[in-house]
Amino acid sequence: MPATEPTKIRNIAVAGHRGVGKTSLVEALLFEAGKTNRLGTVEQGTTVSDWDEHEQKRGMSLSGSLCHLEWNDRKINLVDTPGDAGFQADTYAALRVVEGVVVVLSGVMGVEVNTARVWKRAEEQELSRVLFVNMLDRERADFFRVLEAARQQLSDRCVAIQLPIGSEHELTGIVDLLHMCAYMDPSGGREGGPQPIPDSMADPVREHREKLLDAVVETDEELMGRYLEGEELDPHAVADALKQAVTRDELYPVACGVASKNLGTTALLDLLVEGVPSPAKKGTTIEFGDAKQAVFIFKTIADPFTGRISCFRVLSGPVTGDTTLVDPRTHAKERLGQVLTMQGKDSETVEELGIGDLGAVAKLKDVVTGDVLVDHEVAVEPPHIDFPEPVMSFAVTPKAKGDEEKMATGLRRLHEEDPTLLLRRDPQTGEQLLSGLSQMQVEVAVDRLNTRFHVEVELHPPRVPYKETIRKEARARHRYKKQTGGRGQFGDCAIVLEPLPPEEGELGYEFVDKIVGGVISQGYRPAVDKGIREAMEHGELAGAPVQGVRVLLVDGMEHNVDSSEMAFKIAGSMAFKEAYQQADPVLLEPIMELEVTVPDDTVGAVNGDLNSRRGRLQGMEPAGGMTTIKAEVPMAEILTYSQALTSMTGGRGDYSMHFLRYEEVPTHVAQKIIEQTKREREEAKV
Ligand SMILES: Nc1nc2c(ncn2[C@@H]2O[C@H](COP(=O)(O)OP(=O)(O)OP(=O)(O)O)[C@@H](O)[C@H]2O)c(=O)[nH]1
Ligand SMILES: [Mg+2]
Repeated sequence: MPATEPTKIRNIAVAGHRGVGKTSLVEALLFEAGKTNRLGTVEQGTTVSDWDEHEQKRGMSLSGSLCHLEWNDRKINLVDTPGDAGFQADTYAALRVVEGVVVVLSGVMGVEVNTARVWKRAEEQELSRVLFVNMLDRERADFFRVLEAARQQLSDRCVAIQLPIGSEHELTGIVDLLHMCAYMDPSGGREGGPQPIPDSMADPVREHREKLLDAVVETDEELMGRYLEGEELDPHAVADALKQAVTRDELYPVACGVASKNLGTTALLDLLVEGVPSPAKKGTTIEFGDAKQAVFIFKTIADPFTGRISCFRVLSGPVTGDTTLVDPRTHAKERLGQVLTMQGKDSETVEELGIGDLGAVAKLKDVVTGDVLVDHEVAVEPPHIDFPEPVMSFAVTPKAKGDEEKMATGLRRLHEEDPTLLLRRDPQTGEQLLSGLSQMQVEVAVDRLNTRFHVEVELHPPRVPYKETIRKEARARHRYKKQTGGRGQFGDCAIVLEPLPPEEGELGYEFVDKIVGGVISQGYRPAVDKGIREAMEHGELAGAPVQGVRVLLVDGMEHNVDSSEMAFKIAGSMAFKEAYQQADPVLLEPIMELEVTVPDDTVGAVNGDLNSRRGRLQGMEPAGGMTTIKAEVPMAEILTYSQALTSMTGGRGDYSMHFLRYEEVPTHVAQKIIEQTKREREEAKV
């Protein structure tokens, strides 16, 4: 089979908030197009795109899934993306390889936190967008309310292209305003062909058809002229103008239906073909130099059985099997044995894939998500996918001693699949920290470690990386002297400690040599510095590193036989400890900048809770039913925020945070931490 021409391809990401029916919609589209024989459901774990056992267990998508179908002589590649905040890496990567996005909304909930985020991303990438208002069969679903919310919160260029017939449990079908026909509820079967629009719909259809035509002709002067002269415009001309407008980001058609019953899929498929640009029309911004063959890897599936599968978009081609490409990042040659098309977890070998098409290849060596492979070494800058920063960390430990290496290897593999999942060692606390975008993401990683890499691990709240510093100047002198038979030990130094103001927010350390007249010889002075640095690693208050200190070495003495570097190191360390006690030492804690987005009716509760977490409110921005609260909160108080937020908002809230600066811990809190450290130290001694 020869490669599909770029003009005949549509690359579409299906994205939106958690649980709005994206996977069900992809399932219905595949079914309607005849790719499957029955409509799978998320409940039964029988959908094409949620094929992973963890997805089925949790009833949600955890990673992007690539599928394809044919409709009206066009090949439509669909990437079903996860809606959960924790799994947005795949969503953002998918948005790099498509021309269009179907933004799915719940007919009950309307525009939600992640709808707005995905929309913003799509806007940044200048992707064409179609909205699909789903779940119109549910109680309290209201197409027109959601349409209005989309116009208010996403763009006033959203315009209905379909209308529901009836509502909630009395929903019986939808009207296609472009082709002026209706589709009746197939109740999970294939949709029958187009039907005449029921008379009862005459008024709303007239009103919204006019709005649609107004919106379309406004983008096309020639059409506008004909329209104003009262000419009846044929659907082809309108569709054509619509596609131009959608391509130029001037219009966002709003479709609707019920994914779980397969209602609305014919009209949506028609819209994707007629109203969304092909790769030929929109092209890619990803660089590939003058390469004749080039692919961009947007997803890596680490399957324990088949090995690694890399999903790609063809940038330059066609790309065939039995080809060797090179990865300019590693300079390594990578062999493409067979070129595949994917249908969820199932793959099919094809001869070749043309420019703009999406496909996959198994068993590449050192390729990671984000790489561009080319047929000869050209200097290309791989596209930067701006992945979100991790917002939470857990300390991880293997349950069985000796599994540390296995755990690290497994987590490294999982990181290859999902770059937002990070494992690092906290240099201060020594803990292995697993960071991610949500608690769910981290928990899923733990599940996968178990099922895929056979390591059981435990998660704990991480230790807070406290620091210590001083508030005033102090001086001390220490003489270290030992006489043991033969050669003794002698070191003597006097130092002054003073607070060192932070530089660009960073607390530092400075050692200033103020020795005059060579009372300590040059060779021993760095040893004093070294001793002080060692003492600073564990402050006397809570064992946290000391920072923000300038040390002046002002005086001292040496012995011409007994002095040694070791003796001066010890003297330096002891002098520091003595001076430190008098320098008014204080405990510092990391302060995080937090952004929480919650439904308006929970703002009071969320603010009250932040207050009890020593949070300081910085601002509030309401936007269409949701409010974004900005606050500064000590890290120690927010280690386990996600459960609290879920219970306060019924799972509708969302947050992100990042490190801001260190601040002094209030006395009453510091006292508790200091006592706790003391207890732990004593216990450790016993
Ligand atoms: N009543 C009704 N239920 C639906 C409809 N579409 C999907 N559902 C159900 O809603 C739930 C979530 O559907 P999914 O398809 O998993 O939603 P999703 O957007 O893929 O979810 P994530 O991948 O977790 O973001 C499932 O229980 C579906 O059966 C619909 O149109 N009507
Ligand atoms: Mg899904």
